[in-house]
Formats: sequence, C-alpha cells, structure tokens
Amino acid sequence: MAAETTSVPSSFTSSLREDRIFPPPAEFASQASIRSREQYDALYRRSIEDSDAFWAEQAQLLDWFQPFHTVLEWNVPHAKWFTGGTLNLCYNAVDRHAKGARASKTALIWEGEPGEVRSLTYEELHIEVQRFANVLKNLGVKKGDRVAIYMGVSPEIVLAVLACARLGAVHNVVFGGFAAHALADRMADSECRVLITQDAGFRRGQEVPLKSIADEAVERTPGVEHVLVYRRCGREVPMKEGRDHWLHEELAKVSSECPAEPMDSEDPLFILYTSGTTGKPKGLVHTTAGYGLGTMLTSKYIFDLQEQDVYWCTADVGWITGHSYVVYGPLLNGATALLYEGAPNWPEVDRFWDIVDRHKVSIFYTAPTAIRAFMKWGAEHVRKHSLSTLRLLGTVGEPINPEAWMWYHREIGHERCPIVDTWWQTETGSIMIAPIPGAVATKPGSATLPFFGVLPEIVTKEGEPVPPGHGGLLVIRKPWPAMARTIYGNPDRYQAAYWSEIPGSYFTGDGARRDEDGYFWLMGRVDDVLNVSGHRLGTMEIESALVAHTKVTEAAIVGRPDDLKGEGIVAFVSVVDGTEVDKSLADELKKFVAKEIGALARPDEIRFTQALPKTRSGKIMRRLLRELAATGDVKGDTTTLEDFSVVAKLKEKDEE
Ligand code: 6R9
Repeated sequence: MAAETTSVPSSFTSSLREDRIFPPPAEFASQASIRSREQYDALYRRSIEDSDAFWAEQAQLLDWFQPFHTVLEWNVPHAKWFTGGTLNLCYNAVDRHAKGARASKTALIWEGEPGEVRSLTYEELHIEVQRFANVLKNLGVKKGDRVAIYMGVSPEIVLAVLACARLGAVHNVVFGGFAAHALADRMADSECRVLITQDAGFRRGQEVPLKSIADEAVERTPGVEHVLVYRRCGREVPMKEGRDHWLHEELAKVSSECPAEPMDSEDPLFILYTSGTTGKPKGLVHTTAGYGLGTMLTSKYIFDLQEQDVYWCTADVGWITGHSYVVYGPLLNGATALLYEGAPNWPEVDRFWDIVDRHKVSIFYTAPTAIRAFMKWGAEHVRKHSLSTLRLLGTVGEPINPEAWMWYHREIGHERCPIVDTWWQTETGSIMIAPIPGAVATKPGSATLPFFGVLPEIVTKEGEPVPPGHGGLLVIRKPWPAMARTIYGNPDRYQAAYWSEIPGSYFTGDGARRDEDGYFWLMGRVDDVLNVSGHRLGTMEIESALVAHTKVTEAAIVGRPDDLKGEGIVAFVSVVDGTEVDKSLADELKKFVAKEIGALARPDEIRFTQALPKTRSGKIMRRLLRELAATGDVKGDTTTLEDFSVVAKLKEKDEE
C-alpha cells in the first residue's frame, strides 16, 4: 500500500497545474437556494460543529410517520441515524407529492431508444406504484425480503424499486450489462426470492435478451421462486409455469391501493454490489432514513433543484448514481426526472442533445467518459442543437480532466452553466465533495469542497494529515447519514475494508490532494480497483474469471491510462504448457471474460507471459505490470510470450 499511494496517475498531472477559476455566474447565484460563499461556509461550519442540531433540522424535509428521538448513535464503525423514527421512502418520493400541489406535475418523462415517449405525473406514479407493490405482495413479497431487479431503464424499473421500498422489501438492482454468472452470484449472496426482469431491452438498435440471461442465472440460483417479467420489446420468451409471471397480467388482477409500510429509520432499503479488492463483489447495505435524507439534500443543494426544472441524470439505475440521482434524490424532492433507455450515439451521436432540446432539460448530470466521447465525435454535432434550457451541468464517476471540463463548459454549458463535479461512492450513498453551484467557485478538475456534514481529510498511510499541495489517502473523519451500514452477510469485511486502514476514519480507497484554497483534487484509486468508463471493476474479479478458463493457469489484471475510458484493461496471462498463444486465443479469452462478468469487463489487451513477476513473498508485482502496460510500445494484442524473470529480479527490491 505504501508505494501505491504515492503514485499519482500520470494522466492527472495536468490538473496539478490547473489555475483557472470560475465564480458562480451572477444570474445563476441570484436565484439559487444557497447563493453566496458566506452562506455555504456558515452552513458547513454548523453542520460540522453542531451536527446533531443541523441534521435534526434537515431531517424535517422528510415526512415521518413517527418522529425520531436520537439523531446519531455512533459506535465506530456502526452508525444509527434518526433512531426511534419511522417513515417510508416511497411515501416520501411519491405519496406526499401526489396528494399536494404537485399531483399533476410530471414526475417521470421516459424516452425509449426507438423513440417512444411516456410520462407519468405524481398522481399517476402514485397509482402505478401501488399496483406494482400489490403484484409483489401477491407473489408473497413482504418486509425484509430481498428482491433482485435486472432491467433496462424504463418507468417500470423505477416502479419496481419504489414498490419494494413501499413494502419494505430490500431491492438488489443488478446492472443489465452484467452476465448471467454475475447476476446469479449477486442473487445468491443476497438470498433473493424474487427477480424482476424484462423480455429484452434496446441498446444501440439491438435487443439485449435480458430474460434469457436471467433464466440462465435463475437456473443456478435455487432460492429464486418467482420471476416477474415486464414486456418491453414484445419478444417471445419462454415462460416457466409457476415460476415466471408477466407483469401486465399480474397488474390486471390487483387494486391500486397499497399502504406504505412504516419502516424503522435503520431498516435496510437496498443492497447494491460493487467491486472491491477481492474477487467477490461487496453487497453494500443502505438503510432508510439516512440514505433518504442524504440523497434528498444533496439533490436539492448540489443540483439546486427548483420547481420548474427538468432534471436528467444519464446513469443506469443499476449503479449507485442511478439509485441516488435517477430515482430517490429527484423524486424525494418532487422534481421532474427524465429517463432515457438507450445509447448516446443511437441513431446518431447527437441523441442526448436532441433529447435535451425536445424535453427542455435544465439540469444534466453525466460521466466524464461520456463527455470525452462527445469531444471525440466532434462539437459540430452538439452545435446543431440550442441547449438553451440547460442551467446546470454535473459530472460523476471518475476524475474529469480539465480539457474535458473546459469542453463541457464551453460546448454544452455555453459558458453560462456552473459545473458540479461530484465525488462520492457506492459506499457513501450520496455526494460527498462537490461545489454548491450558487456559492462555490469552480476549478476545472477539482470536486472543490465538502458537502454539509462531510469531514474529509488527506492523510498518510499512518493517518497523519498531509499538508496542502501533497497527495495522500482520502479519508472521512465523521459519520454521515447516507453512509453504507455494512456489507450484507459480512460485517467483518465491512470493518476490514473501510475502517481498519486508518483507525477511526472511513477509508475511501482514493488518492487525493487538497490545494491552498482547501479544494479537493481526486487522483484515482490507490487499491486494486479499476475505473473503466466510470464503472468500478475489481482486478481480482476479472482475474478469477480468466483463471476459470481451462487454458489459463494464472492471470494478472492492471489498468492503463485510456483517453476515452479513463482506464483500459490489460490482462497478463500465463497458459497451460503446450497451448498455442495467438490472436485467436486472446480473442477467446476476451469473449470469455465478457461472458462471465459482462462486456464492461472485457480486457482491451491480452499479453501472454511465461510466468507472472512476483516478489519473494509471492505477491504479483502489479506496479511493474502497470508500468509495462502504460509505457509498453506494443500496441494491440501481444501474443509473444514475455519473460519477466530479469525485470522482476531488478524490481523486486522496490516492491518489498
Ligand atoms: C458515484 C460512483 C466510486 C469511485 C470513487 C472514485 C471514482 C467517482 C468521482 C470519482 C474523481 C469524481 N469517482 N466520482 N473520482 N472525481 N467526481 O461513481 O460510485 O461506482 O462506487 O465509484 O469512482 O475513484 O472511489 P462508484
């Protein structure tokens, strides 16, 4: 770990020299809910110094069935927020708006990839979510049960999520790009009884056969008793008698009244799997009140949500960004949220901008990798559209390079929209570091300052504070409401992964530095987690998939800087003696990984090696491999065998 933390990824060195500064545009600030730096500073100070009072006050933004008696019980690393209270997040996201002035306000606007558009008002959402919840009830789903969701982006996935929340069932959404094996593992680990899926989804003009992938997964997961299938594409799919049910047929049988279950503040709301440094993904558990308040408050202030906004977060619901900022955050605030099913370049590379203009999107939140793709495709495609309704832009998922930030600012924001670069994680539940757009000046490439109640610090691996300007580990010194509470079924791993590196602090796994103005600059992961197109992938997960192939004896995965994806995946592989190594084996292995985990984990390059370079204690010398992957002049597949023995001997000293 020591050596790892000091290495700053070379692609981010440009941000170290960044000195441009963009104050909040006056017009934006004048109507924002927090409109000056002084106001932010005062609120922040109070949130840290008098945090119980601050959070007790903010918690009034939620509707409670029964008020809480204690704001926080903190027993490192176990937090309990708002104990004694009961509430329901579906009620907070839907019912309370449906009954009031927002009843006829649009809650969701959905656009399918082929072009159809559907929208639902809060009143309609209220009816639909109750019907959906009744369908789940009929399948025997009750409070505490785990329900897997494997779907594309549609109003139905939002209904599925909210229906679970309404009943107190714990949703486990698995991204629709994951393969059968990955879905099966996640359903088995979280002991799901029910799976909600769809016949197929549209992606780049193709149908993704979600139901048949789900079938393969369910075959391997005996605990799954029922599969509820949303008919999205009208595709013929085999339905297993007694196990599989069409959603539309079930909906026809139920009433539209289903009361929201009163949930304890600390009752689990969902489990979401994310990659860690071991082969097995971690099922992070988020609970009700703290998560609800965290996502609601960050959406309100960081996106400066106003009543008339049309808000669009382009993330898939299968990622934490989709949970927090497609579903819960905007709906808890009674906002109008846009959902888009498909790819940004279908049928043309200007699809997003066409959507922005047609639906009058005012807040747009996406990932740096997407911005870099738009840059590559060319500004001329963007310039065909007015984009005049946009007033705020956001980014998430990976560090944004200043060049991409400036392009976003100029070409999409027309130099008028503040950009909020939001740093956070699956584990943190809600945004942790980001500018409050009407109050905090931005610098391209910096996530700027912490959100209320968040106390980040840069430390050495011994936990000593690092002075401004120097890189170190990013830790969080205080608990915050939306923090994950545990890893499902594995509290020891929760403690070990997040609370043992720097005792008493939450260890993020990210490297960062703070500048003289107190601004945070994120520098990427310091552990064996890759960030490919804003998606987290564990190197061990891909390695385990590779060694499951009969011809592979050993594999090591490293990331290398990639202009588009942030990081690309390079696999060093040694094979069974006598195996012929050639391009076709490399292709076979790439396909194999895609089949095992999902296309997002497909290696960009396979390099065959006699043996992997290791230290005397048997640890793979990843730093050496990373260096080779990044600087190696060999482009594309390298099917020659590499002999590491010489280099390894030379390097052994530094690694140990
Ligand atoms: C929300 C999300 C978390 C990891 C995190 C960090 C990277 C996310 C970032 C960022 C720099 C930002 N990350 N946002 N790095 N600047 N604005 O992406 O969650 O999928 O769990 O990934 O992503 O490395 O540790 P998750």
